[in-house]
Amino acid sequence: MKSTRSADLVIVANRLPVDRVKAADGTLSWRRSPGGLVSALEPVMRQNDGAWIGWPGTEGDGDDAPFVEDGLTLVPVSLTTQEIEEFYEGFSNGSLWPLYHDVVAKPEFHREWWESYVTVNRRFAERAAGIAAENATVWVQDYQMQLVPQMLREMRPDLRIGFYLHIPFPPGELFQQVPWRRQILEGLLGADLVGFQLPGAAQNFVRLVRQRVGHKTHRDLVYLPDGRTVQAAAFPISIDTEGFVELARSESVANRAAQIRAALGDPSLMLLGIDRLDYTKGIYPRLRAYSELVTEGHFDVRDAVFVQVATPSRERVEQYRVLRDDIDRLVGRINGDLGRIGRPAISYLHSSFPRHEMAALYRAADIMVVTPYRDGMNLVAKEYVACRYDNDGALVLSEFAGAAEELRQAWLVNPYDIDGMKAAILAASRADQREVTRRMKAMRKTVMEHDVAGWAAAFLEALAAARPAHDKQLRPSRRS
Ligand code: GDG
Repeated sequence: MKSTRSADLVIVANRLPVDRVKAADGTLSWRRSPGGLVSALEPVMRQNDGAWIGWPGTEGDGDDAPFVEDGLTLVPVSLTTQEIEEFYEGFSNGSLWPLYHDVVAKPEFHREWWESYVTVNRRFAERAAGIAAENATVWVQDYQMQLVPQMLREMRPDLRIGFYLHIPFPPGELFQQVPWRRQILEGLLGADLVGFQLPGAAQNFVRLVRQRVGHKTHRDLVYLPDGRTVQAAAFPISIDTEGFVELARSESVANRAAQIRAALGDPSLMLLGIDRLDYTKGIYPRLRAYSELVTEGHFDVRDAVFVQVATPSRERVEQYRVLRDDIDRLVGRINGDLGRIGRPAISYLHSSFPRHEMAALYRAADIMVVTPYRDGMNLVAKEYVACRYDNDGALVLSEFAGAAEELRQAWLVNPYDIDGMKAAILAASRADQREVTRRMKAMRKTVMEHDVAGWAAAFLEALAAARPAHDKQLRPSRRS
């Protein structure tokens, strides 16, 4: 168990990498929720007396004592029912999320949501201040925690603080809508290094700081009146590539992929979409584009099927309920109009699956269709590429996903352009094997060379370099 002020590396994220689960008899236990972030950070956390601070995902029972799970020190921060509504569903997912994604949905701003955001951010900052060792490194994650860097710096000026935003950072014209825009910018400026997915986001941030806060800037640096400098830079995130390749190569995944094709009636073409059910992901226009291709006779439901997995997400937020109804209705109409007995045009699954099943779906699909209106990166696209170790399979990818900057050989589309999407899906389905292989090979090279461990190492190295005045360096942990 971690004593106070003893962790040399502290991760602050909205969620812990475990879920608190309650058994029927009321006993509480923890279930690991594996994700790319935790697998990337695990080795460096183990080597540096790391601690992870986060919300366990359910209403608090007041017991926020740190505990060790599978060798990792985890520090739960409970949220009340009201905070879940106001901080999490409200300001984080009802204000910031739509605003940072090009206002794809209308952001709502409520003063009590903001107040809750401030309160919760302060609670996280206090926990970090309490557990971080002298001169330790604290790495704050994502849009729910943007005030933590400044709050933490005030409490603990000795710390080296990094911040990483997983979602896009909008241009000034949109960011300006936030009634508390200055507080957010100042919150982020508490960090020594602010990381983004893409260089454009870092530039948006620096420009806003210059215009809105009035600090001097030069290229990717912000000069603060107290003499500190803050660096803003891009660190495109990736996946546990080797983990996915290994999984995809396993016999059980190959068998499961074959079973999936058989269960679909052995179609000659299987298209696949996998997304959290989120209005930013462009599920609606994608399914419309496909249904028009079927209507126009380019695909026949006896021979082709679109499998759409929509993982339940943020179900208590109104906009997500509306989206679910919209998609349900669209799929019902398409299948009602175009399906045959035992042959729906769209095989729609509103559920989440284990990683093994995801890998089998990636292995089974001929064309992966990823069409967000806006996406920080989109890991699904990279996971698909990683699983295609045979260099087969086509990727149709939105220009507005961060991943499009790296996966240039995908069939790139504008999700607002239904005809353009139809043309791309058709082109991908008609491409000859050599073309498909050439594109996939090039994309695989990118994903193999840039994995999530490399991403974490690059960020932490830049953070270490950002403040040479600090003497305590983390022990690096690049996986071989
Ligand atoms: C945010 C940014 C950025 C999905 N369904 C299941 C499942 N997943 C996994 C996928 C993938 C992850 O969830 C989703 O990541 P994405 O990147 O696609 O999208 P967001 O959730 O919106 O993530 C995004 C990311 O942060 C990282 O910085 O790329 O832009 O929006 O890994 O595989 N996993 C399992 N079952 C499911 O049903 N096991």
